[in-house]
Amino acid sequence: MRFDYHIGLGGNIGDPAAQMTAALNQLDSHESCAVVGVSKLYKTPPWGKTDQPDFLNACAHIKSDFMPLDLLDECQRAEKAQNRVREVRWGPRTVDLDIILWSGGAFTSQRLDIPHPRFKSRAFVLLPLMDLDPESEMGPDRVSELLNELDQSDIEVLRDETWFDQARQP
Ligand code: A4P
Ligand code: MG
Repeated sequence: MRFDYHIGLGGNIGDPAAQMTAALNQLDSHESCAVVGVSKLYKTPPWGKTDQPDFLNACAHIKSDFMPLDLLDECQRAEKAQNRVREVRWGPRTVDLDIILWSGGAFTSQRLDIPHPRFKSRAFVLLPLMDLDPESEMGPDRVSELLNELDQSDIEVLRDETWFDQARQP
């Protein structure tokens, strides 16, 4: 398939691991979209709006023929299927799918910016991203160098990279 995408997943209500699994299975069910790798699963303290439950976070490597806006549509469809309701910015959510990087370089439109505008300041994105080794799409900024600048002290590994394989739909 033509493009590599790295997607960030996060959630902090319901059963976030199950909701992430279902969202990834939904993306993977498309003929033109395949989940080829996932990071470890992390428990992370809430960022931005701190009076909410801890998050689970992970990243996934997807190969796809979808152009970025089509993949965004599919991601938003998968969020909706997990009963995602948009109320408060940075507020609690069942599952959030952000497109962090793609192999096509920079992409800018009204609905979508890639690279994701805030990912370089977020350990909850960079730490799982590093498990997937996306250096080729990163340009000169190395994930590990960005991570050195950030506080990771309260982030815990909950599961190793097999968490998705165990629940993957054939
Ligand atoms: N959009 C633009 N660029 C992108 C992109 N690269 N990927 C637009 C996905 N969407 C993108 O997002 C708002 C709009 O951004 C979308 O409609 C899309 O057109 P949203 O998911 O509806 O709202 P949001 O997620 O609340 O806002 P935002 O600003 O994307 O928040 P973030 O950056 O996703 O942060 N703390 C921890 N520990 N872990 C987390 O996962 N997540 C957030 C939300 C806050 N704190 C967190 C976590
Ligand atoms: Mg989002």
